[in-house]
Amino acid sequence: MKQAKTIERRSRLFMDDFLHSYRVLYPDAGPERIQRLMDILSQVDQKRSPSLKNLDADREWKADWFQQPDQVGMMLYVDLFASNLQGVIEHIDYFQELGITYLHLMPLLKPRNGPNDGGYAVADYRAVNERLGTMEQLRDLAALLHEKGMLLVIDYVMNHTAREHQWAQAALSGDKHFQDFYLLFDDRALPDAYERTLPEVFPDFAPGNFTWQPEIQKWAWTTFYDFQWDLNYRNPDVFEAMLEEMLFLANVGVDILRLDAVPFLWKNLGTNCQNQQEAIHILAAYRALVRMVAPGLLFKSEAIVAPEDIIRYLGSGGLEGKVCEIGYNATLMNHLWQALAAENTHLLRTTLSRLPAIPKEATWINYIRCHDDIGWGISDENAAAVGQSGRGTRNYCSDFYSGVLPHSYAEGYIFQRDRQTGEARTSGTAAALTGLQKALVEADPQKIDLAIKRLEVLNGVIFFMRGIPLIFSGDEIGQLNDYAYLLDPLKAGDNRWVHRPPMNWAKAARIHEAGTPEARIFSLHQRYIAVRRQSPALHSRSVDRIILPDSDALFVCERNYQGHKMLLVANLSRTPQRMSISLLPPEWQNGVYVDALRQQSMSFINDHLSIGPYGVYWLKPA
Ligand code: OTU
Repeated sequence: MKQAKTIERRSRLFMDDFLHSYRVLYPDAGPERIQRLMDILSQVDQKRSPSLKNLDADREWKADWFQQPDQVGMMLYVDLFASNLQGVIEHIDYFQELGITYLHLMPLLKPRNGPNDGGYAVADYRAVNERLGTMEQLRDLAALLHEKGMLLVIDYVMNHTAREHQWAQAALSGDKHFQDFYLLFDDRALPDAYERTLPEVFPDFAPGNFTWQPEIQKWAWTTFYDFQWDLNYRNPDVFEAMLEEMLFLANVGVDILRLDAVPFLWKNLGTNCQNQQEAIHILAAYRALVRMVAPGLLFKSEAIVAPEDIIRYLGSGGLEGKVCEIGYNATLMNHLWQALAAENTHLLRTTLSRLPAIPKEATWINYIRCHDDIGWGISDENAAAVGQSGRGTRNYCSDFYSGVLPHSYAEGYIFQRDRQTGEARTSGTAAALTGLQKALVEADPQKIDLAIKRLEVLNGVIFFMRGIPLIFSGDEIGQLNDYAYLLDPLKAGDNRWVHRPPMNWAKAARIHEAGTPEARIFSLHQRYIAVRRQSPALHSRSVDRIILPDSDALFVCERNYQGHKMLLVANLSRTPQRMSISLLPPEWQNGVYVDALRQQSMSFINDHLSIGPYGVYWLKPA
């Protein structure tokens, strides 16, 4: 009885939000459709376990539960990390030693056979890849993580299914109902019309956006690999079917769904078919429904697009607090790498200062590397604002990190050069891109030191800024590029595998051997995590301000949460810098601080603070 009331109460609360977005998408949907959606919710409610309902209730009362400074994530491939789900369970102490609370397991649902884009070609949303384990084990893992105060995050690949998914198979056998689940075309007329304004995501290994299906004599829309069929969200049946798959996963105990490739969900002729307002409404409609039945579940949008577009998925511009709670801060990530290459933070500062604030209900995922390439999402306007050309800057970054430029220390690779613009993305591990890989080969202690300092300063920013820091598994011990993928025919064509090495546990064992690069890199991560926990200023609902220092190599930012203040001072260059006290806000001008990272008091000498090569401080008023 009480339960029925709970879902009723929540439905009343979120119905307007739902209808607002749903009606934009499906103006013709009648009341029977809405009723069907409500029936789905009540079935899900009946199956939701008491312990998940308790979590829901806790999280409803404590809306900022995921915005606390102690949240720190790690993302990993189950097979590469520890063979299977059981292996992950056996390594929980490793996560705890580091301080991880948020565990993102890369795609683990049943993929197609053969190449599967690292699991992003899902054949069944209700089964776990049998090489990794079972749905029961995933359920147990979720429960175990909850016991330890940790979160389970998994991917929800919502833009496309594998060609081997049963819906696509039905479509291939001629079933009209399921043909409408996808975007299928009898001839080239519409595909050609769309192609006029469509970019290509994977021009090297999957040119074009459509793939011929001889069985049914039709073209299928395939934005990514040709075996990934885009779903047709204009069909309300697809909206409904994908809701059911999503809520099935919610009931397994997943805390956060990483919504893959959301910019592509809705296509409009004559546009680039990315970031359409309807795509945002799909997420807002789903979110309202999820709020009714599983409010403990959060959405993380994977929209690696231009800065102004990224924030729309967090509900800026009229849908504040109503779309996704978490988004990838690709802007901070790629601009930070740009600043490191240029040893200049002008563009980073300018871009971040120009971005409208995200709603207080939302937060970022801050990361330096993930499993994907780095796309140089630097806008022409922001580059122009610092007197640079957008294309020139983007090309400089891809040339620098692929090691083309003679002065570069990086050992990265060009990923998917755009056939029209000639611009390219970048693959490579954090250790390779910061110069550690080359330095180790040269066995040059000074260069090793500098590379570790680069990792320290990048992380010093990432762990400080508003959001949940996310470590790509292996980066905490400085894993290097892995060339074994070249020998695997399922991977060889896709150089993103160079930065997805299997976890090297022998290397990880060296974290306890003082002085080794592994120990140094691991402990710098550990320290950031430990200090974050103790720093109320780093709560996601802080007020932040980026401060203009007197050196272009410095990045300075103040965070203030309910009067708790902290100041980041980071030197993105190899040259020592000085910062004048007079440029700081008045409260910071008394000249006595504590560096929270080293628990040391600091003072300004002659009204200046000196910051060594790639130095980083987190200052608190003493
Ligand atoms: C995502 O990435 C995943 O992260 C990739 O690993 C997948 O291959 C892909 O989707 C298909 O499922 O273009 O280069 O703005 O950047 O969705 C990676 C979003 C990608 C895109 C992103 C995509």
